[in-house]
Amino acid sequence: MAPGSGGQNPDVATLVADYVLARLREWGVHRIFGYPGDGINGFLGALDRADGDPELVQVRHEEASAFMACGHAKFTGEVGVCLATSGPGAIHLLNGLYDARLDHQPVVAIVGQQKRMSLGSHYQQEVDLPTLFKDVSEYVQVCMDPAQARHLVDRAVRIALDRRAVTTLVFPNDVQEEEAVESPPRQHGAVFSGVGHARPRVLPLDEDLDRAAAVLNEGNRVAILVGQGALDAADEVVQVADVLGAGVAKALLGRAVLPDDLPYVTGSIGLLGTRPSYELMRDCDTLLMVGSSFPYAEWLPEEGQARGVQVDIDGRMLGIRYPMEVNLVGDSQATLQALLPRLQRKEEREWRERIERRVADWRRLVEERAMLDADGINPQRVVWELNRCLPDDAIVAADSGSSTVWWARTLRLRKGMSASVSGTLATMGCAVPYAIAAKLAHPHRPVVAFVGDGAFQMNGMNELLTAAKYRGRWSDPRLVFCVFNNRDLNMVTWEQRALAGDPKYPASQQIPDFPAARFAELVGLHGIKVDDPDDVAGAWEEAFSSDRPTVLEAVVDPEVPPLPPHVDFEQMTNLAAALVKGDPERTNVMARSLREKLLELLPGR
Ligand SMILES: Cc1ncc(C[n+]2csc(CCOP(=O)(O)OP(=O)(O)O)c2C)c(N)n1
Ligand SMILES: [Mg+2]
Repeated sequence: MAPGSGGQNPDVATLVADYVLARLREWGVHRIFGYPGDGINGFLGALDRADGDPELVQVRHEEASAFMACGHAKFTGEVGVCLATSGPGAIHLLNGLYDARLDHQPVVAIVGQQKRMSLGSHYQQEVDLPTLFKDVSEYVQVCMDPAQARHLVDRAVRIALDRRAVTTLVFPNDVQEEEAVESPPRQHGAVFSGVGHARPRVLPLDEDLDRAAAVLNEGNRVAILVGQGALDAADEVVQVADVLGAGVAKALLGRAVLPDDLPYVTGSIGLLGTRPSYELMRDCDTLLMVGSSFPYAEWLPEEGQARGVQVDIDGRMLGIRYPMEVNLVGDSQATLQALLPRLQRKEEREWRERIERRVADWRRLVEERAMLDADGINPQRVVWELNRCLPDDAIVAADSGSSTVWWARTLRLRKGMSASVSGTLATMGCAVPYAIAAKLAHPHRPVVAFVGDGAFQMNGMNELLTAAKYRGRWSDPRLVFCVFNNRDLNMVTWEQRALAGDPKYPASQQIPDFPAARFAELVGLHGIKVDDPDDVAGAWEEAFSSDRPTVLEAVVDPEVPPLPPHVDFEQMTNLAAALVKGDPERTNVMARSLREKLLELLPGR
C-alpha cells in the first residue's frame, strides 16, 4: 500500500495514523511491539486497517514491548519500533528504552498523548512526555500538525539508525485521527523529507592507520578486546589476531563475534568473565580494542602498562576506558581490513602459545566446576549440558543475575550462533522479551533464554503468555525459557557478601519457590522441572524436541559461587566478614567456594 492510500477500505480517509504506518512501512518496518490505550486509538484503528503490515505484536506490559523492540534491533540490525498509550503506557516503556539507549540500539517509540486542546490543564493521563523522554531519546518531538508527520517519521527512523539511538514521537490522539497531509503545502515553513538510510563505510586516515600499525607491530604481547561493534568483522579479527599472535577477549555484547572453540579466544571479560581474559589483560603490553565500551577499567591493563589502539564507529566512545595512543574512528571491518596489510606477522609465538595453554586449562576447569555436585543441581551443569546439544544456529539471550555469569562463562558459542544480554543497563527482565522478539524475527532458529527466578517472577512469567499467544505461527517451535530456580536474588546475595562484606539478608534476598514449569503448562506451553543433575541432559533434549515453547525449570543450588575469575584480597576479606557476621548459609558457602577455588590449585595447573 502506498503511503496515504487509506488502508484497505476506500471509504476511510487516510488519517495521520494510517500515514505514519505507511511511512514506517516504507522504512522497512513490518512489526510493532505495543499495548493499547485510548491515547493511541488512532493508531489501533490504523493498524487494523493496515491488515498485518505492519503487524502489532501485543505484549503484557509496555516495558516488554520496548525490550522486544531492542531485542529485534539486536538480533536483526533493523530499527525496532514500540507503541504505547499516553501517561502510564508511555511511562512503562522507559526501562526498555534505556536498555536500548545504553546498548546503542536503534529503537523508535511512538506514544500517545491527550488532545491538543487539553494539554496544560492537568488533564487525566497528561504527562509532560517530551520532558520525560528527553534523556532517553536522541530525538523527541510532538506531532502538533498533520503536515509534520512525514518529516517526524523520517527523522525519527533515520536518527535512530544513524546514531544507533532511541527516538520518540508523541502523537496527541486528535492529531492521529486528523486527515493526513502527505505533501505539505508549498509555502514558507513547509519541509519535504524523504525515506532512506545507508550505512557508510568509515575509514580512518592513512597516517592514523600507519600510527596504529606501528604501535601494534612494536608490541610483543598483544591483547585484543572485541565488543558488539565487531560483530560483522569476525574474519578480520581472526586475521589480525593471527598476524599479531594475539589472544582475543570478548565483552558481553561481543560474545558472538568469535566462537568459543578457537584456541586463542579467552572468552568473556570482567567480573563475569574468565581467568584467561583476566590474565590476557594483566600480562599484555599492547591493547587493541574494537567496537567495545566495556566499562570496567580494573579488568583492563593498568595505566602505563600497555600501549593502546582503539577502533570505534562512534568517536565519542574512544579513549574513555583506557588512555589509548591511537584512537581510530571507523567501521571495525573496514578499519581492520585497512590495518591488515600494515601489520607484520610476529614470528615469536610464545605469547600466543601461553594464551592457548591458559585457555585450554580454563576450559577444563569450567567443565570440572560444572560437574561438581551440589545441593540440588549445580547451575553450571545446566549450561554445560546445553553446550552438548545447542543447535548450530541458536540464539541465546540472558537476563541479569547469576545466570548471566553462567551464560558469559560456561556457555560455549559456536559459529553461526547469536547471543545478547542487557549489556550496559544490566536490567532484569530483558531475557524473555528478547527471546520472543528473536523468535518472531527468526522463526526457524532455535531460541533459548536464561532467566533467573527473580526475573521470571518480575515480568518473565507474564510474557510467557505472549509466547503462548504467538506460538501457533512457529512451525519450528524451539523456544526454551530456562528458569534457574534458586529461590534467591542470588547475584545480589553474592555481591552483598563479596563486595559489601555483609551476610545474606533473607528479607530482601529470598524469594518464593514458584513452580515455573507448572505455570508454563497452565498457559499452554510445555513445562519440564529438573532437580536431579543426571536428568538435565534429557531435559534439554526434551525441550528442543517439544512441539511448543518450553519452560525448563532447573532447581539449582544458590550457594554455588559465581566467583569472579580473579578473587582479590578485599573480596576474600569481605566474604569472610560476611560469613563471620552470621550468613544463614555459611556452611554451604564455605564449602562450595573452597571447592571451586581448590580445583584451580590441583597439581598440573
Ligand atoms: C530492574 C532491576 N532491578 C534490580 C536489579 C538488581 N539485580 C541484579 S541481579 C539481581 C538478582 C536477580 O535474581 P534472579 O533473577 O533470581 O537471578 P539469580 O541471580 O538468582 O540467578 C538483582 C536484584 C537489576 N539489575 N535490575
Ligand atoms: Mg534467583
